[in-house]
This record gives sequence, C-alpha cells and structure tokens, in this order.
Amino acid sequence: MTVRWDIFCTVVDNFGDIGVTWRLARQLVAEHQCTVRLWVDDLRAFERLCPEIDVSLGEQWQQGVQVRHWPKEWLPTEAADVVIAAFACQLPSAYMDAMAERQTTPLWMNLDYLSAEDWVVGCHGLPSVKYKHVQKYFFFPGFQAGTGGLLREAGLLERRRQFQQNAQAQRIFLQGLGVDREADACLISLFAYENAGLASWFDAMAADTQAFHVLVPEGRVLGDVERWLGGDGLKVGALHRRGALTVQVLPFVRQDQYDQLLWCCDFNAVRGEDSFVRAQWAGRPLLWHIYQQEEDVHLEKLEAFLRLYTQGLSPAAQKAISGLWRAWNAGQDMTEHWKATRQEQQELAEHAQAWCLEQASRADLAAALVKFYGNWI
Ligand code: TRH
Repeated sequence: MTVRWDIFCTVVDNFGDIGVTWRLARQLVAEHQCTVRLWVDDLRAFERLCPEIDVSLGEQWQQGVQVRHWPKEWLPTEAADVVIAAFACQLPSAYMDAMAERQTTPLWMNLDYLSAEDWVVGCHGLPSVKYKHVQKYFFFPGFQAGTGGLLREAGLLERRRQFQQNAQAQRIFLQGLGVDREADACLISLFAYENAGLASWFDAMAADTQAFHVLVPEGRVLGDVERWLGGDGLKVGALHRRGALTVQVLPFVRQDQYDQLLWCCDFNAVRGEDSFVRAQWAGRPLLWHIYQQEEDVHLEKLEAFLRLYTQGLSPAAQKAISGLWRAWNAGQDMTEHWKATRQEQQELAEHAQAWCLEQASRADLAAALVKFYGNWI
C-alpha cells in the first residue's frame, strides 16, 4: 500500500513556497512511490514554474502529483497518512478535524524555512502544537547534520556534471533562450529582489577588461536594471551593451530549465530559498539575496550561512565573498567587493564544487521526511 501524503501550500508572495512544495511533491512520487496531493491556493504562481498547469481546474494531475486548488470554501476531504503544512500555513479546520477523526492518526509536520542557524539542529524533529490528539512536528531543512537536509533529486549532480561537460548541449539550451554566448565572456545569471547595489556592480563589470554577459530572468530586479541602462525599455531577448558588460533579459523559464540556466553560468546571483539551494547544486560561485524579514532577522540567517559556507576558505577569499554578500544584502556599493571576488575566483570556484559535494553527502530532504515517517510509525 502506498503512503498518502497531503502537502499544503499557501503562496505568500514570490515563488519560493510553490517552488519548494512542487519540487518535494514530485520527488516523493518519483523516488518514494508516495501518493501525493498538493494543495495550492494560487495556481497562477504555480503556472509560472510549470506552464502545463491549468489555472481553471480544481483538480489535475501533473507529473504524477495530484494538484488540487485549495478552495476558500473547503469541502469535506479525507485526511492523508502524512500531512505537511509548508512554511507554517494554517490548515482548514475541517481538514484538521478529519485528521483527528482518522482511524490511524496521521503524521503532521510543519516544513519550516531554510536556515543555517545553529538552533535549527536542536529544534528539528521536535513536537510542536497538538490538535486534539494529533501531534504536529517541526521539520527543518538545513545544511548541517541533524537537520532535515536539502531538496536534491536522485541523480541531480550527475545530470548537472554531464550537462556542464557538454558544450554543445549548453549552446543548444542557451540558444533556445535566445542567448549566444561569446567564448571569452563570463556568464552570470541574476535573480534578485530590488537592489540599490546593482548600479555599482554593473558599473564595475562594465569597466572591467573581462567581458561579462548578465542574464536576467523577468522579475523584481528589472526596474534597477532598466534605471542603470538609462531608461532603455527592456525587451525580453534584446542585448544591451555598456563597456565590457552585456545585459540580456530572459523570459521566466520553467523550473527545470532554470536549473540548466544555473548550470551554464559561471556565477549565479540567486535569492529566497529554492533558487539559493539550486545554485549550490550548480557547483558554481554564487551571490545570495536573502528574503528580507522584519527587524532584520534575515541578517542573522545570512551571517549563519556565511559562517558555514566560508569555512576552509583562505582569509582573502572569505573576506571577498562575505563582503560581496553583505554589500548586496544592504544595497551598498559593490565595486571593491566585486573586484576582490574576481581576484579570488579560482579558489571560490573550487570551493563551490567542494561545498556542493559536502552537502550532497547528506540525506536529501525528501528521503529524510520519508525516514522520519518510517521511524514515527
Ligand atoms: O521567489 P522567491 O523570492 O521566494 C521567496 C523565498 O522562498 C522566501 O524565503 C519566502 O519566504 C518567500 O518566497 C515567500 O525565491 P526562491 O525561493 O528562489 O523561489 C523562486 C522559484 O522560482 C524557484 O523554485 C526557482 C523558480 N524559477 C523558475 O522556475 N524560473 C525562473 O526563471 C526563475 C528565475 C526562477
């Protein structure tokens, strides 16, 4: 008998909530033979990542996952064996009753936000609140032993390695997006929130002797890019050249294509949670724009990650990458930090590979969830 899972996702903003839950749902089906319903309240956000989604349907199958539109008026539904509330979303009260009424009590978990902070290890797997006799548990993704790990599909790194070794496959992929890569240009992807530091970073690249080609998928940072270009209307595909820098806006691609984009690039600027993890699996140096939270709590998360990530780097490389990330997240001048990062690029590139392998030596998040359930029953 397959285990039935219900994953609940409310799209708060952006694409991280649906990005993470969609990835998890597919993996549970493909690799663990689970039966998965994914309840999503905003199918339009989902459609951006997976264009096959029909936003008019209450129920549809996508890649083996039963996708359910989470209606405002909840209809009576039988609870599953395992229930995941992603990012502390509130389940419908009638569904919680259904959980409590089940003959076999389901395992109820909150899939939390990703953080490298130390306290995560102590809290992962602990009981949280109870509804009637149904106990909820905290499940924390993370980078350290003792956490729930990171989402990583089976064979991902092998697929990535093959793609990165295949210049022809990369060329075809990029051409499909309208990108012609010049042989000596450093290719950079840029996915970020609005950022006041962008102009100084672009200035630094434009003034360099090395050529840069920055690919910007449509999104929130485009306003800053447009301002830097002097109000040149940005059209998808068009090339904008300033000195050594070429800027090109890309369409927002489907989620699996975004991986390939990261794999093609020498350096990836990413944000939030899911793209941040995917850039790590790309094995290339990265720049993280963390999701801003009230009272600057995100800055502690940034520092916690930097502490882990920069271990083993030379002091110069450590200083360069930490300085770059801090400046980017404060919207400050990037010029000197970018220069320093360029100087350390060889070491940072090797380090990105080593970090990726170290993280991949741990159990992935889907496997850890399945194991948690196995231990629990
Ligand atoms: O969109 P985000 O900023 O999401 C954020 C964060 O997850 C944040 O932690 C959370 O609190 C907030 O949402 C609500 O960044 P993230 O997490 O990287 O998600 C983006 C998703 O979009 C990811 O799955 C990759 C995908 N993507 C594509 O599919 N195609 C694209 O072209 C791009 C640029 C991204």
